[in-house]
Amino acid sequence: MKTDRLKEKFSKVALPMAAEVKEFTKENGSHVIGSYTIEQVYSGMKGMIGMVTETSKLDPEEGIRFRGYSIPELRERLPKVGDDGEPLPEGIFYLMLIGELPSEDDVQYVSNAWARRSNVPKFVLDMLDSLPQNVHPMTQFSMAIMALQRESVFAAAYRKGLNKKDYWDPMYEDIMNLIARLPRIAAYIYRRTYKEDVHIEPDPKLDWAANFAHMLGYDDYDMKRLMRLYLTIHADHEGGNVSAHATHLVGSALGDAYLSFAAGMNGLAGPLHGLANQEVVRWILDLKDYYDGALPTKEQIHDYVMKTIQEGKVVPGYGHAVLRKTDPRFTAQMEFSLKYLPEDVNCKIVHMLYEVVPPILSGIKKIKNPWPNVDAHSGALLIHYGMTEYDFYTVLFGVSRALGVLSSLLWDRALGHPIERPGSVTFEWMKAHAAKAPVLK
Ligand code: CMX
Repeated sequence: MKTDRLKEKFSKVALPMAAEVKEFTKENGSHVIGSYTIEQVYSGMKGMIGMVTETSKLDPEEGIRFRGYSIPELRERLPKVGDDGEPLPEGIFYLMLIGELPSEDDVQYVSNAWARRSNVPKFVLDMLDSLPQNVHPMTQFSMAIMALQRESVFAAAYRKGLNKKDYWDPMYEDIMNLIARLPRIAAYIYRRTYKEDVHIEPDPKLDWAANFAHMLGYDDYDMKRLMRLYLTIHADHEGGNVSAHATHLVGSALGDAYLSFAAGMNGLAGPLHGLANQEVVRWILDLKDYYDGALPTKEQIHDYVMKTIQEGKVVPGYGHAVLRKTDPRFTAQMEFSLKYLPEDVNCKIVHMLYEVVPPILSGIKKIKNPWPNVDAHSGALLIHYGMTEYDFYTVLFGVSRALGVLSSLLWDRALGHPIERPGSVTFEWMKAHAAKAPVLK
C-alpha cells in the first residue's frame, strides 16, 4: 500500500506525546488545578476545566487561537489561492492535526487526499432521496453521516480485534474519509432541497472549499473566496462547546468517527449553538418586514431589539458562553464585507446591529457578554452571493466544524483518552453538601 505522509507525520508527533502525557499524569496526577462552585454546576459547567483539547484554545478576551495562532495571523500565514485570497481550510486542518503551519505542498497533499477519498456511496444518496424535501437540512446531514457509518474502517477493525495502541490508525482513515465526503453530502442536500434535485458533479482539480462551492452551484471567484474563509474560521472553538464536546463524549465510548461526528452535528443543530446562524437571518428578515422592507434606522433597530427581549427571546448572534469581547470570527467577516461588499444592505444592518445591540445587552445585568459571535454575520455574506436558503446555513458550519472536532477525535485516540464519565448528584445531595462546604474566596 502507498505510504501516507500525513498519517506518518501524525504518528511521529502524536505517539511520543501519548507516552509523555502518560508519564506526566503519573507524576503530576494528584496536583490540584482548580475548584468550582455550586453555581458552576447549575450553569452548565462553565469555566470548569474538565477536558484536554489540543487543536485550539479560547481566551475570553481575545478569542480563539488555533495551535497558538489567532485568526488574523492565520489569514496572513496560511497558504491561499491568489494574493487576495483567504486561507485554504486544508491548511487549518493540517495545523490542528500536526501542530505546525503547513507549506503549500502540505496543503496540496491534504487537498489531493480528500479529493481521492471523496466518493459518496450511492446508498447514502438514495437514503437522502427517500426523505421528504422539507426535512431540515441539518437532520438530513446527520442522517447521511449515520448512513455512512457502514463504511467505518475503525468499527470494522475493532470488530476484528484491535490493540489499544493502534486505535488511532483506523480512526485516521475514518476522519480523512468523512471530511473528504462531507462537501458532496452537503451539496447533495442543498441541491435536492432547493435546486429541483439537479446535482453538480465534483471537480477534483479544485481545492476542498472551491469544489464545495462549485457543487453547491456557486462558481464565481468571490463565493469561492468566501467559502475558504467561512470553512476556516468555523473549524474549531476548543473542546467544551456543544458540537466539540458531543463528538468527544461519544468518541470516548470508542464510537467511530461517524457516530461521534453525527452526535456533534445534532448538538450544532440547536438554536443556541450553530443554528443561530439561520436564526440571525430569520430575525433580520423579520425586522425588515416589521418596518416594511426599508433599511431600518438605528432607533427602529433599538426598538426591535427591545421588543425581542421583552418577548422573552434571545437576540440571535449575540452573547457567548466563554467570550467576553467581540468574536474575532465576527470581525474577520466584517472586514471581508467592508472590503468586498460595502454597499450590501444586509451587511449594513449587521453593522448597525453591532452599534445598537451591545449597549442594550450591557444594560441587562444577567447577560455576561453583550458582543456579537460568529453567527451574527455569516448569513448576510451568504445572501449577498445568492445563497438565500438560510435553513441550510448550519450545514455549512457543520462541514467546517468537522475539521476541528475530527482532528481532536484522532488526538483522543492517539493519546488514549478514556471513556468520559463525570459524576452527578441530586438536589438533596447538593443542599446537604452546601451546608458544610467552604465558600470559594
Ligand atoms: N439575548 C438575550 N438574552 C441573552 C442573550 C442574548 N443574546 N445572551 C444571553 N442572554 C441571557 C440568557 O438567555 C440567560 O438568561 P436566563 O438566565 O433567563 O436563562 C442570561 O442572559 C445569562 O446568559 P449568559 O450567562 O450571558 O450566557 P450563556 O453562557 O448562558 O449562553 C449563549 C450563551 C450563546 C447561549 C447566549 O448568549 C445566547 O443564547 N445567545 C443567542 C444565541 C446565539 O447567538 N448562539 C450562538 C453562539 C455561538 C455558537 O455557538 O455558534
